[in-house]
Amino acid sequence: MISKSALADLPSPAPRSADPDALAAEIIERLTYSIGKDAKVAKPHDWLTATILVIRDRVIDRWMESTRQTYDTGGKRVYYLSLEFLIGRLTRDAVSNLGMLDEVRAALGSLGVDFDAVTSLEPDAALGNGGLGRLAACFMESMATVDVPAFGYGIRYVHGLFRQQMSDGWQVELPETWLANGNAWEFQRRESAYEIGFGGSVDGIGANPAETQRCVWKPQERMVAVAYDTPVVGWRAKRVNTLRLWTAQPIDPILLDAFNAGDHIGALRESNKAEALARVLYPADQTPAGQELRLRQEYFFSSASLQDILRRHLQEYGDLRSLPDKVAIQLNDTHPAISVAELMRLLIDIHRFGFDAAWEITRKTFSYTNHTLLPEALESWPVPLFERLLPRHMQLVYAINAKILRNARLERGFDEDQIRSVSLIDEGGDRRVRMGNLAFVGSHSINGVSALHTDLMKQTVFSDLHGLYPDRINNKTNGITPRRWLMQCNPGLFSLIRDAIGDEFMDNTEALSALDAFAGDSEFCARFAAVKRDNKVRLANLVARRMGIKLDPSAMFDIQIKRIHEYKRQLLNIIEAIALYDQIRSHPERDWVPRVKFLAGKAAPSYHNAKYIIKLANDVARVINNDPAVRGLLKIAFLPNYNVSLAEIMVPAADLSEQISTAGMEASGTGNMKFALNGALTIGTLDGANVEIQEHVGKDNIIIFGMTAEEVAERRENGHEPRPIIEASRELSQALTAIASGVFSPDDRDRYAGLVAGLYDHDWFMVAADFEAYADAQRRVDALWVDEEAWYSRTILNTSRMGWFSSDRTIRQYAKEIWKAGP
Ligand code: 26V
Repeated sequence: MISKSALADLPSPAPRSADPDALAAEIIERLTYSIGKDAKVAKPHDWLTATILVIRDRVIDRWMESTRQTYDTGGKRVYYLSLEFLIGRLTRDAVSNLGMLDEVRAALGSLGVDFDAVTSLEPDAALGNGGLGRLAACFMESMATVDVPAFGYGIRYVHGLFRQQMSDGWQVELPETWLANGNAWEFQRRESAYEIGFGGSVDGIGANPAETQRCVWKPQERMVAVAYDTPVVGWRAKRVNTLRLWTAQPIDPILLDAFNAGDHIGALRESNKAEALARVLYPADQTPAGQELRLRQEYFFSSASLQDILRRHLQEYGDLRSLPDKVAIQLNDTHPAISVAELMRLLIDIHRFGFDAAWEITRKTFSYTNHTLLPEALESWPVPLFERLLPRHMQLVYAINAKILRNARLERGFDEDQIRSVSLIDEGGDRRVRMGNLAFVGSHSINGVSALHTDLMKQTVFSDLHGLYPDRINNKTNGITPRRWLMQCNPGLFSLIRDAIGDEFMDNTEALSALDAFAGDSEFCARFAAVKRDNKVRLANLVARRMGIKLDPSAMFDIQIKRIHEYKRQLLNIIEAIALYDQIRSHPERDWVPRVKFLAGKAAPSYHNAKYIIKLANDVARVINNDPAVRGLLKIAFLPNYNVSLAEIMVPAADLSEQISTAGMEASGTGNMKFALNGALTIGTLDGANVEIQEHVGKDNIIIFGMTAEEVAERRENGHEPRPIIEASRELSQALTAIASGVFSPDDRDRYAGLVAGLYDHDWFMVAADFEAYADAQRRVDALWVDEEAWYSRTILNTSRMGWFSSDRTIRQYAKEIWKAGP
């Protein structure tokens, strides 16, 4: 150890230079001395690692300064707890936010290495399923950008979301191994390690009544959570925050007694058990896996994060009573909701707070974001499982519940139905702990992610809890980071905008509105169109290379990319493509607008219908793409292995963005924002954030169709009968008959019998009910496309008016209205 006085005299490292020559020299030095490779034999991955190490040094300077600054000013810290961070690649983002793109490119160039080729070797960090995880990644970048001191906490999964391969049109899942070549961005923090327990028994302690609430939990199983830190650079490197991901390790790496007794396999069992916990990300979004390992993951990362937060707070302030003044913890959905009970446990059992004082601190510290209303996605755990794994937390959940229900009955006069609905325990059928209700009562703020979703939250899942706590629910409409989703993914559009309106939009996305003035400028429209065309050529080349399908970049690029889910209605899109195919063949004399329909997305491995939808897309693509009667007017491409990096290529290339979920079911959507920002028109329902996108871009610049959320609810209530609707539409019934009779699956004619029967039988997602409206809307899109200049003028107005959807705006709202943190 070094004495405090000596510390003051320690030399500081020389600040790192951003000069290309200095960068090049350092890259060579790292290659030689950190990686141990001669430049002459270095592999592309070695260059990537050396480059990251050199960039990382530049980040570290800012990182330490940010940490020091928060410490010195005693500012409030935000902790974003999320089981998912869907980051994608980090290197280009970091270099760009440091403002060093040109320098690093030049440095590598002088060494004969291509920056784009090297950075594209970086694997995507795919530690998330979809929207919720990507939002967490955008928020991390925006928190650093708007100068909110923040930590993201999650799990360092060894295997992120599976790699999707197509085998004869079927999805096949392969393990994803993003750490195979190491990860030069992260720092292991062996000193930040915490013990995590499971199971065992609970003893009450304290003879005097005031202390009866304190208990000692003796877990039967124990492991250690070890931290890995990744720096997150904000725009212009104003601040660098930390993403801290936990990995699980055994307390004793090897049980020596067992080993010495000759049980070599048994000696390793504990170690395997611990390491299994952080091994894989659950790949089923919107459907609870309901498995013990998932609950273990949730508790493991919640407990590690809270222990870390409390340790840091005590170290700085010495007293946990001030926790809510210095700490805001955001629960990203219910996945970390067990944190409510864990903080209570730590405060009561370890730090000797009384129940009521602990509850006050807990509620003031937590806030919770809900990301879905789908009933099957609302997490709940069977009481017996919960009790076995977390016996002390079970007691605390009962105690919290008693307090809440007492208040609801006595002070608010709730009747038994209302009591049943606000209870933390679902007593209908097998008893279950409701994580949404736990997160709600343990938080001072509960937010939805779009205006519509927040309204529906109040009316549906949380209506009685909203009645009990009417001030808690609020809205924070999602956003996207304009750095990754405009500046980096669309450099052509970025420079075009910069030439036209200057630099202000780079720091204030809403300044994009200056582009409004250019919507009527035909020369600008032509330049905008040229940028779009370049992006389409790039995508067409990728499709040709990867799939051998030849595409015409002058066709309309119509894109639907997102998780495959019935409520997102990829099926509606495919059925409409079949109807169009039929029309093109029946009316060859008409002037059809050439279109390419792109689809991409992963299905949860156990989601039967979603997997059939993928297969159907591929079957239909094969038939249509190879039918000479179509004369290339319609093509379909299902791109395998959709991920963040693929989105970065597809989004800038879209003319038309498909956002066609059943109204009331998509909480917000964020892909919708990415497309509109990059100059695509949206065809969409009045769902999620589409409603607000329409308000911003204007009714003339978006194509809205279909039932509203209210109409969907009403129709379901009155018993929706799809059959007469299908029979009344010649186009729809022909398309469904074609699918059901095996036109697209001659090798297995009954393959889609089930999928089609679902539409005739219940049509829960209103595919049949919305079909006519959708097909009409598509023909309106065709009509708009024909007037090229008017089309581009509309797309320019989309880009111009999407600035509000920056995640910087969202984060500022969270900071001001929920966290009371930041500048
Ligand atoms: C639930 C579960 C259940 C247990 C198994 C693993 C798992 C993983 C994820 C989820 C919830 C997913 C909820 C979600 O991703 N919601 C999406 O959130 C986006 C950001 O707010 C929003 O834009 C999308 O509309 C919404 O579907």
